[in-house]
Amino acid sequence: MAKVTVAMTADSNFIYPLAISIFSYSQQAAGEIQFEYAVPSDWRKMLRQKEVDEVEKLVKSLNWSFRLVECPISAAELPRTLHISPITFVKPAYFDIADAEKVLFLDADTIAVRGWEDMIKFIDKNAIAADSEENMQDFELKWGSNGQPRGWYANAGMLVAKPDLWRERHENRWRSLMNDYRDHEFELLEQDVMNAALLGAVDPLPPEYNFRPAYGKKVENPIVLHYAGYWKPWLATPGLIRSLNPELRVAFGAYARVEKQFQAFVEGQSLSSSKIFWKEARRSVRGPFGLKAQKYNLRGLLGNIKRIFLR
Ligand SMILES: [Mn+2]
Repeated sequence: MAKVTVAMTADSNFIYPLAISIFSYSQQAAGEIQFEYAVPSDWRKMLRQKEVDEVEKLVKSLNWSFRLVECPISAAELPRTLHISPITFVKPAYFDIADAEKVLFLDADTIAVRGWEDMIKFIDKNAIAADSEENMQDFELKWGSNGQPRGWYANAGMLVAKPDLWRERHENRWRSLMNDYRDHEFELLEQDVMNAALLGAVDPLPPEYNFRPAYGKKVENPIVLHYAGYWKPWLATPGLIRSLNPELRVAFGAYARVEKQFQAFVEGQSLSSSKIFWKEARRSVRGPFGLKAQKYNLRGLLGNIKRIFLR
């Protein structure tokens, strides 16, 4: 198989889950991977040089190539929401400049549990391939054309893209939508903007490549677990885990196993100088009292309550 280009992004808050995610993908990959760390032009506002260096070291120690890609978008101008980092807006900006014929863009709140590289074959006539999202009728009604069948809204967590087609068909539109983000009442960051630009012109990606255990379609034998939604396994507290639905509890267990393997890898020869860095990165999210997790989960709860009342 030809070299596969994989782009991901993360700010300081997401460095630890990014590492876990990269590590999981490396454990389930057989071929050559070109890894691209996609960041805004002014990334130093949300990410430290040291953190980028450590991700580069990790990627290279997994025998992948590494490139930092500064994308034409400014972090300082991005709209903020309650719980998601605005750094994810680099996704469409990355497609504006990516030079490979086909690329993958993977969320950092995902892990691979089986071989995933053949995901690239699902791009066909459109600029983007993605799994569809259920229960987005309001958005689809507002943006879709008359008579367009429902179910075209895509989840942006696991994407295959043809950057040249993207540039040709969607670049101008997503930029203008982005400029009026608040006026359009978008909520889900780049995912809403990209859907309003694509309007359903998306090739289907089998749901196995983007199983979201917190909600949505059931998948028998998933390839990628996507911790979409408020509950993130790296911020889990024991109390929270007890309250999870069965699918999520299984998925959180899978995450904990990857974390263990990652820890063992960091303890090993190739990454011994980074041991302390990754230990600290873990502590900053797991924390001795899980304070950060408690605060995060409280915010998530408030967000959910707000959502229910806004319906
Ligand atoms: Mn996600």
